[in-house]
Amino acid sequence: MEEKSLFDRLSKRLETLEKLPKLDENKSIPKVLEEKGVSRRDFMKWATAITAMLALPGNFSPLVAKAAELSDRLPIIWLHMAECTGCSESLLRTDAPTIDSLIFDYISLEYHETLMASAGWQAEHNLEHAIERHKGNYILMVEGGIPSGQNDFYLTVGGKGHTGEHTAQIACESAKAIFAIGTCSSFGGVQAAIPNPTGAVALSKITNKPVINVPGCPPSEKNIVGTLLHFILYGTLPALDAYNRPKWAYGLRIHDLCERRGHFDAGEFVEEFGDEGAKKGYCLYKVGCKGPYTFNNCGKNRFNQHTSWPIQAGHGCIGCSEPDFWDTMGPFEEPVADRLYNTVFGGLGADATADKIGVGLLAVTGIGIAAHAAISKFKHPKDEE
Ligand code: FSX
Ligand code: SF4
Ligand code: F3S
Repeated sequence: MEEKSLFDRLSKRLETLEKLPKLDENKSIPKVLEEKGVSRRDFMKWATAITAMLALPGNFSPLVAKAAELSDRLPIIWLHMAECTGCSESLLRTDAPTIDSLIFDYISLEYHETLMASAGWQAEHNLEHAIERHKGNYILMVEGGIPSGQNDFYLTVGGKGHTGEHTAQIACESAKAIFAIGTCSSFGGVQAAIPNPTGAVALSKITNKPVINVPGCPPSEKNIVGTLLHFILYGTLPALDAYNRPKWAYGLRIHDLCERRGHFDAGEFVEEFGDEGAKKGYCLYKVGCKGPYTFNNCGKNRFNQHTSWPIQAGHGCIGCSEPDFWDTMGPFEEPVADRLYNTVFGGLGADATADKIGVGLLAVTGIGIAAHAAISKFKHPKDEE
């Protein structure tokens, strides 16, 4: 779409949103930020960074700022299924809250099992009430895999029949948009690992409605908030890859954005943890890095207020944003050798394109790698933009 007409379209959408009632008449996001000591300048700097992350032109940053300010116009219901709550924790439990977490803390109050004060029947009632009150208008965010079918009793809330699967299905039915937050909700995650005793499945398996997957164990706060802001701005689904992940976040591999990539290309590898190569920041492929097979933007966004990320900390990527990574990416500290993954490029064994320089050197060192160079050219029929 032409830049000008996209700008006009997004502006119109924000004007419409602005007319909707606020979550809390006495509060607003600018007020919340001000109370927490976030200056307008810092907020605009943040909006500029988010604009770049969403692959929008720089002059769209006032629109992104506006979208953040209007994020309390869309009610959010956040459900917990089978998981560790790491996704919520990664977003909300920082000692010095980021702008992302402040916005999220403020808007997610409609229903969030970790944050709300109520428990038991009161909580159940709150959920029913929130669904009823915002029918067709709320954003549903679900964290965790769903024990399903014959095994749905592994996740029951409030007695027989009140299974997590049932609750998630009901919540999906009346949602305006559905986001699966984290690898568990996106693909089943750790509880779906072989032998998957609880029959856990991805959220997308228990609803016919489209689900946007935001995987990562946990995903970065930026990818969670970015997905929300994208929806506020556009009101439509983002361009998605074959695993329904937003392409702005999961369009490139860890390997493509990695600060150690120069060492991979030069054939400089850590041979074992703690060796000279490790001290020099060499490539972690030989000690198990799965960056060449993993689609995510961790190298750009990092974690803990942009402090660090796995590879910067000296451990390889374990592939946490890929389907079935618990089963397919292990052992985590060994290279994959000649095994092939089911990637966005198609079925097992379909990934024939190799990174020319790196693969040549790896062949010399006796390690096989089936990685993909033409990643940014990847297209899928599910793309909507
Ligand atoms: Fe899963 Fe999120 Fe991993 Fe944990 O809930 S993606 S186990 S970080 O917390 O779902
Ligand atoms: Fe970075 Fe891992 Fe690729 Fe090495 S193999 S360049 S550490 S992503
Ligand atoms: Fe996960 Fe790899 Fe990023 S392990 S956090 S996708 S670097």
